Amino acid sequence: MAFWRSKNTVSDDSSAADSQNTPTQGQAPDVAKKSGGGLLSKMRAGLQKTRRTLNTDIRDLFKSEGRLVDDALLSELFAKLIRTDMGIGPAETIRDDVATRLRGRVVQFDEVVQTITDQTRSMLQQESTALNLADAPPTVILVVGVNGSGKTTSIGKLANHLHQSGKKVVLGAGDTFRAAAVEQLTVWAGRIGCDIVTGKPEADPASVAFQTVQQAIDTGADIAIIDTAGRLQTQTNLMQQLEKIRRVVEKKIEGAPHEVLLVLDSTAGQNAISQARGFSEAAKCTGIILAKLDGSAKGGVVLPIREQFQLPVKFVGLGEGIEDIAPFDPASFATALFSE
Ligand SMILES: Nc1nc2c(ncn2[C@@H]2O[C@H](COP(=O)(O)OP(=O)(O)OP(=O)(O)O)[C@@H](O)[C@H]2O)c(=O)[nH]1
Ligand SMILES: [Mg+2]
Repeated sequence: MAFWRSKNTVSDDSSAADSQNTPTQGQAPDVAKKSGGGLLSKMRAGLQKTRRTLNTDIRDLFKSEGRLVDDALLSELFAKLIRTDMGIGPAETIRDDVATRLRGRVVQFDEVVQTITDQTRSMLQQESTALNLADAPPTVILVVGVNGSGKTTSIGKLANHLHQSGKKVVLGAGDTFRAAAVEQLTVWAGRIGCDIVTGKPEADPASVAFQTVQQAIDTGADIAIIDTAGRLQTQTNLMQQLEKIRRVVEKKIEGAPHEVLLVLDSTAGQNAISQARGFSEAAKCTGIILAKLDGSAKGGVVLPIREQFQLPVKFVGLGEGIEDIAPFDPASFATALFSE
């Protein structure tokens, strides 16, 4: 995966989707490709539950000799698509596309799945999955979301991902409410071998954020990633706390935070969408990490997220292991969602 853009952005190169195992000679370390399976196979493993449900469901609609694409098939197909939590709008779009292309023909399962995959890929297209990087390091990334959505784990995996790409990362344990939260992030820092800034228990998260940015500057780090406590978008005081963190960081570095990543739990399905709605405005989010796709048969939820929000999905969480994160790539995602 050509993970780094030349100018101020971090990107995956989706064209490299499943061919990222061969480090390229002469590349800077930060574009060297990691070993350990391609993006597509990672996505496929992570999306197994959704894919199995969908494929079994859709396959059940077809006999071995194929089936006529008529109103009956189209409405059965619609019902199956809805089960992945993709929502009515996207399911209608996919169904209508199948109707336009295939109505009146007797088709095999594979042909329908190919049509659905193509349509899904085009619905998932977004301008860029790249991380916004600062003009001059350090880049500051703030990670927010509701309780238990996967923030700290995603930070650990993302930090490792960046570290593996040759970037110097500093973590900030901005969830000072629970000692366990600090310990959890400290364990990740130890595994990765990166610096971490922690405050005293119940310290002001904004002061931890400040110190994290300071440490990043002092040590010449490329990226500071700041964890925050889980909160609901309706908890005004806690949302103001995020605002304070933002102000403190911005004072230190103009233009920071460069990313405010909202972590959504994909097992929450449609609930994840209402969280995205509340958070995206209140916390001025710039991108989404869609976590726990591996534990979910609701991977289709990414479609309404793309449909309803301007926010790009930047990464997907595909498990609890250190490598279980991948830059979001519409083509690999659509293929992993539908194709066996
Ligand atoms: N299967 C799976 N589990 C995940 C993933 N990401 C996080 N988890 C698990 O989800 C649970 C919550 O993750 P955390 O990272 O602690 O979530 P958090 O948002 O930091 O939680 P709070 O700090 O309590 O708000 C943990 O058991 C994680 O191991 C993922 O991509 N896949
Ligand atoms: Mg946490």
